Amino acid sequence: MSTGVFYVTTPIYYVNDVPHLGHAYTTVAADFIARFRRMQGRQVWFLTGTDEHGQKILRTAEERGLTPIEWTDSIVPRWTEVWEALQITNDDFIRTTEARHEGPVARFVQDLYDKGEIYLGTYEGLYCVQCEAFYTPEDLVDGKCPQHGTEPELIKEDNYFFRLSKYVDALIERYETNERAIMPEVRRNEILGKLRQGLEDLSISRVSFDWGVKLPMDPSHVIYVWVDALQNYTTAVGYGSDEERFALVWPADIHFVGKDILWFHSVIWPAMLMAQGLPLPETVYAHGFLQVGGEKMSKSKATGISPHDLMETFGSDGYRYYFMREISFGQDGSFSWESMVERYNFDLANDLGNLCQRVISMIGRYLDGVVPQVPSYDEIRDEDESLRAAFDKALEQMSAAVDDISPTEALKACWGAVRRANAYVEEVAPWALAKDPEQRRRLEVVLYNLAEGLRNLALMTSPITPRAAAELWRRLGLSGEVTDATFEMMGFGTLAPGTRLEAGDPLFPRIEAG
Ligand code: ME8
Repeated sequence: MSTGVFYVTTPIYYVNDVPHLGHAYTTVAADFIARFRRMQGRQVWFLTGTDEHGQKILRTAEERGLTPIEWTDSIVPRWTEVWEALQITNDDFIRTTEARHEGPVARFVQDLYDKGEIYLGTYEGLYCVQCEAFYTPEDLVDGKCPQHGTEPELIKEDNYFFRLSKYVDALIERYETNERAIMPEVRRNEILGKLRQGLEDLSISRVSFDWGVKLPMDPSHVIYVWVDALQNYTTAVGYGSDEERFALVWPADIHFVGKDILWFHSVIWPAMLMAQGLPLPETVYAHGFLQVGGEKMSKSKATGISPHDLMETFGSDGYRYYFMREISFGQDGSFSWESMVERYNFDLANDLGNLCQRVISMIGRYLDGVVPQVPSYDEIRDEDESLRAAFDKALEQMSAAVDDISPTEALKACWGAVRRANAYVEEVAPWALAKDPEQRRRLEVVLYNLAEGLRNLALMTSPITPRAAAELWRRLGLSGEVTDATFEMMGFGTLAPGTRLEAGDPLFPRIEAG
């Protein structure tokens, strides 16, 4: 991991339509990691955005009788608004139609041409507009695009080519020797397998339409949309406009992508960077597909579901938690309403929500809602010690899981602490202590520990369920925002005696099935 700015990205999504659960899946994962790193005290830069050039967007606009920019201007707010609703904390949002992107992209390609990395040739072959990708006949399944099941178009054009084939050995070497360069491992092996079959040069311009960045050396061509889009990761942090900033932020620590676009990110993109002598991203992480009925969820197959539809019932927290916890990150997974209700009710409404409700209401009932004196060293018993240790351990495990880019494991570790705190309540039975005046101080000690447990949980859960964490923080009478806090504030003994807690409605109201 680099030590400077932690730079994390999502793909920039095609704006031929509104976002569906698949897009939100990648963005939530990136947001979880970004928030977690911020809580670790890291300086983070989190980028997302939209991919607006190319034939696919052009056709979408034409179908609606609009110019491409009219169309993209009208649809981009639908994307930003979903990210807001999902509590996504991106620091920047790049659109490939912005001047800060288009200028540097044109210069980058011109520069490669000047260096002899790009030459003019003729392309004859197959192209899938949905993927915006070239295919060989061997790539196809029954003559159709393996991603979309549609027939690719035959094109024959004079195109400029990038000398991609030159980089095959350097790429193989990188992926053989660097386990973190592509994650998870199964994807690294897939890419290595394909690279060992060799690489052909890549057509990087198109002449049959003009919706894109024009090639400076030959403005009758527009730059191939992927060569344009991939550069968002560098142009957004100052490449070609603010070199100081670029040097500070680049390279990216993690490019999050779905496995459908790993080839572009792990072969074409690094080769382009190598050709320019620029550092390569630390990790490209390719996760699996969200599926509906055993197939990849997608707009083109009309299986795309809007995140808003689920947030109405589960809220943004329930939404974020479910996808990160239920589908083992890295693998394909199916989504179902039933499993979502179940996960929400068990983990959020019962385990976490009830714990918060119970602890705050017991402090209300037994201690007039006020945090008691901090327990002294000799007031701490074994069970208290093991509660504290469980939080230390959970944070340690969460951090290790985040280093492994495994949100699912991080959440399992976090809920280990939630369960330990619930078990502690049962063990120490504050309601029994409350009946015995001689146990008054013991009652205070256990409720202090539980209040501290909640404070720790607010910190630990804020990367995944930020709304509830913020509300819990407020109910615990803590100042500032939990998102401005760091894990340095974990531990037991800092909650100030005399702080007044506030009771409230359940943080996660139960959802009735059906
Ligand atoms: O490919 N399950 O954009 P795109 C999980 N513009 N993730 C899914 C998914 C699913 N069913 N469907 C989509 C593009 N995704 C290019 C990217 S980057 C320089 C250019 C997510 O709108 C996943 O991250 O087709 C996938 O890689 C991405 O959306 C594709 O988004």
